[in-house]
Amino acid sequence: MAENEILQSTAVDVKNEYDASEIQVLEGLEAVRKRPGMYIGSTSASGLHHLVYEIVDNAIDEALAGYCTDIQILINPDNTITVVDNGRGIPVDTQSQTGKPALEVVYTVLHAGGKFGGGGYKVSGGLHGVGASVVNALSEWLTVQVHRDGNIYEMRFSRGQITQEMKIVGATDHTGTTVTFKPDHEIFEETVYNYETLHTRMREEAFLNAGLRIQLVDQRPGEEQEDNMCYAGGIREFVTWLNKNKDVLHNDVIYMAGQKDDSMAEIALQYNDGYNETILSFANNVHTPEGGMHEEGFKRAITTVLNNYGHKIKMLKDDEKVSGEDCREGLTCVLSVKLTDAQFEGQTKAKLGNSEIRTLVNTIVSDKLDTFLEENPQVGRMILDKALTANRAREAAKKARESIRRKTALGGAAMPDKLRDCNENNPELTEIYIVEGDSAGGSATQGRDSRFQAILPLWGKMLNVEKARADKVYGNDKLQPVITALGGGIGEEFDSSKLRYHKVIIMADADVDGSHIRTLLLTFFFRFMRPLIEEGYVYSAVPPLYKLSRGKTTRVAFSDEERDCISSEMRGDNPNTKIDISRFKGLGEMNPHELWETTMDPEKRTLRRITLDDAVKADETFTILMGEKVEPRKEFIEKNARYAVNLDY
Ligand code: 1YM
Repeated sequence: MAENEILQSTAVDVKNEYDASEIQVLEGLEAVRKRPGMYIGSTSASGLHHLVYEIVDNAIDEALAGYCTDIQILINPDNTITVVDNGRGIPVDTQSQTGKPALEVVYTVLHAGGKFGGGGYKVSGGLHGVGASVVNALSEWLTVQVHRDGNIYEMRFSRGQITQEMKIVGATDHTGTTVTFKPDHEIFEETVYNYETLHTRMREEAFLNAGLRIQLVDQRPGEEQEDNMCYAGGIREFVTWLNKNKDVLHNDVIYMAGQKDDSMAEIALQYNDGYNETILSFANNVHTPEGGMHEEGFKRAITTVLNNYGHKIKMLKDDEKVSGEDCREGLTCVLSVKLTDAQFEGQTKAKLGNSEIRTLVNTIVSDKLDTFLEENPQVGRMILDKALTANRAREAAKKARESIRRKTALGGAAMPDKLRDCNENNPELTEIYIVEGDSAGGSATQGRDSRFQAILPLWGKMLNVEKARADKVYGNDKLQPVITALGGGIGEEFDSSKLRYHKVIIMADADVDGSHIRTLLLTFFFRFMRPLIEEGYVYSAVPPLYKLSRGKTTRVAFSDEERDCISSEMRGDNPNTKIDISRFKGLGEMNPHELWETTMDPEKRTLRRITLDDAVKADETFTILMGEKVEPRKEFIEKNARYAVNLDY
């Protein structure tokens, strides 16, 4: 689309070069300000952080070209961002077509891609090279300094317009580029940067660009923190890091790489003793969460190699086979491909479409993994053994699932005994409250609007799915009522179009036990009904913490701040009035009317939608909270203790 903008604007009847480029600049940057979403995805927090990635991408391109070794990202005390690199510095010489310094052109002209015809791998990632002018257009102000040829060149802008032409502001003994910008509050709904969001992305970049040093520093008062990231081992270390809280089956990460024509691929993998599959794939350093040809090639190859190997060493009998899923149980893999003309497809442009990459990855994995297994038979047997166990468990799970299905189908409305269903049948209009404990369940049942609200109480000790295999989960008596009531099925068969409710609301106490049950349920949804979370059906109810009364008036507060605020409001001008403040100990303690008024009435309640902004982060959190290792869990809880009530993903 950026290409069209430029083509259209250069098609204007041109009298002289200078006018033409002026028109182009104004039209281009104005287009960005008018429809920012088209260039950075959104104007919410995600778009805000995107600005940083765009500038950093230019520095990373310079590193890929072999000229930059260090990148620094600073969140300044005033929440502006500075990015520094030690590359060659953006060229400052006059460009012949425009008669302007290249630096100015980079920051004011919306490029169609590549840098002045650039080349190599950088062309098609995201907006590579295009990013600088987009960030400039969306910044209240932006300053760029270039250290080059012994001089410091500086140029300033506001909302894309030049406020200071390029000039020399000092002398220097090194080279590099420094950019500082303030995101425009007229454009962005959110202008406060989140350290963790930037940290996750920068760590990913550091893993993908072996040896590149990336330093992230938060200088905001009270939030000071920093991380210095440099991974000589690249994606091998990425895999080690992803598996850090898991017990691994073999110590060494398996690494494979290869290239053909202009494309290259590298793959790192390691098995752990868990049951989940984590494949992170990238094309030109851009994350492809929807997968694509590179993942397909990988999956096919690993299944074929393991089956062949299994027959060869006679762990698999003649007609015995392990499935692709069996081969990927407990697998952690990072897959990174580089290619010149990446085609991104799918709903969110997050899927790689180039079919030649499937062949390349398939060939590399077929050759190299086979050799590895030949040379490391002990590891080979262990992986195959794991796949075989997975295969048996999957068979058992299938039987359990079929029995659930049979029961539901035969019994018609074979709903769980404990479910208090609603009258409405249209799932778009209905909601189910999953409530902890019988007494809270009782209050909720009495307090609800039974036309569209269903209640399912859970009681007793819930199964921790992180420590159980699929067959155990399907047959579990605490989870089965949830599966049956939701109606969408489970595992590979999950189908959100069959859901019986479009709002699944977890209502648990605002204390440690409540937090625990919420996490157990979310872990279950995350591992076995992931689309339920991804498609936004899961919510957490937000019950109040305090009840304040003065005479006959009562009000509730959801936080300490709100409590103080309401209490002073209720007191009014009368400092001696006594306000009674009590803490709700649990949902069960509220009477049905209170529960409806504060937590269930759609007109007044607060619901928090559970999102999966970052599946890697969520996976890590669930592993830590629910997995086998105690030490990381202790650490996590100590670090996050103050958020315990608001554990949110
Ligand atoms: C903090 C952001 O933008 N660094 C950066 C950008 C460029 C170069 C070096 C560079 C590229 C080339 C030659 C080239 C860019 N140059 C251009 C353009 N850091 C940051 N560091 N010399 C220097 O690609 O040939 C665009 S970006 F177009 F002017 F060459």
